[in-house]
Amino acid sequence: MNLRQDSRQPGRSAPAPPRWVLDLTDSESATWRQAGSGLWARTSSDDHHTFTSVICRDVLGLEAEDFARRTVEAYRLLGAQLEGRRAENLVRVWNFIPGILSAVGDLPHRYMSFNVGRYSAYDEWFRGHGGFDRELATASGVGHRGADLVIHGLASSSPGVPVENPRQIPAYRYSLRYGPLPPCFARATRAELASMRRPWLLVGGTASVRGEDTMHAGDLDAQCRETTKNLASVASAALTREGVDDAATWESRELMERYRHLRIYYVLEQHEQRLVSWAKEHFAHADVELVRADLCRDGLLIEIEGVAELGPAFPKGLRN
Ligand code: 3EB
Repeated sequence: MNLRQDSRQPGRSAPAPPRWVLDLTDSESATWRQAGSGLWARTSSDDHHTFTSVICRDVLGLEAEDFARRTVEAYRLLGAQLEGRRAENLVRVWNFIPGILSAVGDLPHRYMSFNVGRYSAYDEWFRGHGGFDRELATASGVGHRGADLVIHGLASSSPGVPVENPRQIPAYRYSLRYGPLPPCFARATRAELASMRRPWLLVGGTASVRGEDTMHAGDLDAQCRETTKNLASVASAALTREGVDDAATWESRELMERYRHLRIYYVLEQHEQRLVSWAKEHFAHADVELVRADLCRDGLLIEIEGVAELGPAFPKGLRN
């Protein structure tokens, strides 16, 4: 296993997107451009991929409505960055949300205000063509200790296909428990990425959530097991759609071996070493990154995202 630990002390900036996505385009050499008051974007693209980052500065002091409005603006800007490019189909989003669990106005968590903005922006985006079940990109959503809202998006020249997890309610159909408007993301996106062997399953942030309920609040080991089941389940759902008949009967271990990249966001500093040992035991075949971050629900201790290889045959060399 190739392990990367983001052991910076809790800093004031959002985590970087994972290396595999930065490597797809020359994103770090692109320049930041101002697109409005406190609003910045940086975009790099080639014929096959576009990677865009949007920053909305200093949003921590905003009330719930204003925070939601800024989120809409950030998503509009993200959409505008893709327009007219050859690679304009959004397949993967990362949301780094400041003060994610702080109360704001009548809402117990700023995450809910973010969800109002994100849902409204997608609603506007989809109007008249398609919908949440056909076009929504997968995402991760975690907190950070700075003051800026930071959103990254990856787009591809061919449209992605959303994949849901049968163990979980689609996030965009969650009840009012998670805010006046639900979170808005697909559990995974099947995507063709020109520079990687195709096709791939981009799996968004996956946590110890069944249906829409948080499972095993505060219990790290049980959350690791539940999250692994969800990662295996969404990979199985994708393989079934690919026409791989025996996908459903594969064991979790075989499904997990399809994952090439995994990133584990964890809340508590003191869990780092236990997670390193757990990852070494279970994800020996993958690049694994550990990143400290606050998460979007009280009680959640980890959220794991990844990239899994699809294709009809089991990858050679992995089965003994
Ligand atoms: C959940 O509902 C909680 O808000 O973008 C995973 C992936 C989660 C993405 C987001 C939240 C988000 O499964 C965690």
